[in-house]
Amino acid sequence: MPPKSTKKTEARGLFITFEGGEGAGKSTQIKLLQKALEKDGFKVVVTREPGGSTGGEAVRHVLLSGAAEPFGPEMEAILFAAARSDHVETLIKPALADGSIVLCDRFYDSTRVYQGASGNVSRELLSKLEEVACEDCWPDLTLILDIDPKEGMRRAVARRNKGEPADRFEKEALALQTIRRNAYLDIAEAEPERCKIVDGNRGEKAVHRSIVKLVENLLQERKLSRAVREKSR
Ligand code: T5A
Repeated sequence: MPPKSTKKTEARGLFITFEGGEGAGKSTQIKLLQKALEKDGFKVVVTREPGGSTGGEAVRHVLLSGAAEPFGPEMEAILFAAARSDHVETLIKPALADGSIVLCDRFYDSTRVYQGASGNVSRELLSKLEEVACEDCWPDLTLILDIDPKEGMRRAVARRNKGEPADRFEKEALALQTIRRNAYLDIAEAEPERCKIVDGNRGEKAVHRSIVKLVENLLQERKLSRAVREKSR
């Protein structure tokens, strides 16, 4: 893990995280939003968790292979936080300082949901890990793609049938996916300023239109120079 700088980072860009259960459509929507923002002249950095940085990607392999599973959800939460710390320090903060819009596929809400709500890791430990991993780098907007867990699993299975193997978390039961969906909805209720729920059950274009509106609102709120134009209409 790199040493933490003591200086507060002046974030000039925007930090947007995407959350949701398996197959919710996060990667698909990130690509569409990236395209729309870049067409409007914004600098965009797309990244993901676990991973996104050299250290983060090394830990991703350990986590998604299931190698850490026998050590329990607390150990996994600590590993996700270690990966996040490296990711924040080496990729997200520099990109924000450079004025970029950072689109991140999963962030600490995933740990709250997967290791917290469905793994029973305590809120106290998770809060401490968030403080250590994120320091002063918190998302400006979190888009929660809400999807019926059955539909999410159907999409994940369809993708797997095209040859991609299931990872450690995709193998888990539908009941767990339902617990996680409810946990995401609870987070959105507790933090309505930061978190916006987007109905992910609809087609890609309809979901994209909703996301563009939310991002456009945020850009206007922050008085960023250029409005995002909705390109998919
Ligand atoms: N994790 C992660 C933790 O437990 N704790 C943590 O702190 C963190 C950060 C990461 C795993 O790690 C866990 C959670 C995860 O289980 P991953 O491989 O990065 O795993 O995968 P996920 O983030 O889960 O992402 P997925 O790849 O499962 O789903 P996406 O990105 O939400 O969905 P996407 O866009 O790839 O779409 C899935 C399929 O559906 C289709 C796509 O074409 C694709 O085939 N699709 C649609 N179909 C119909 N209608 C739409 N609107 C569609 N949108 C996409």
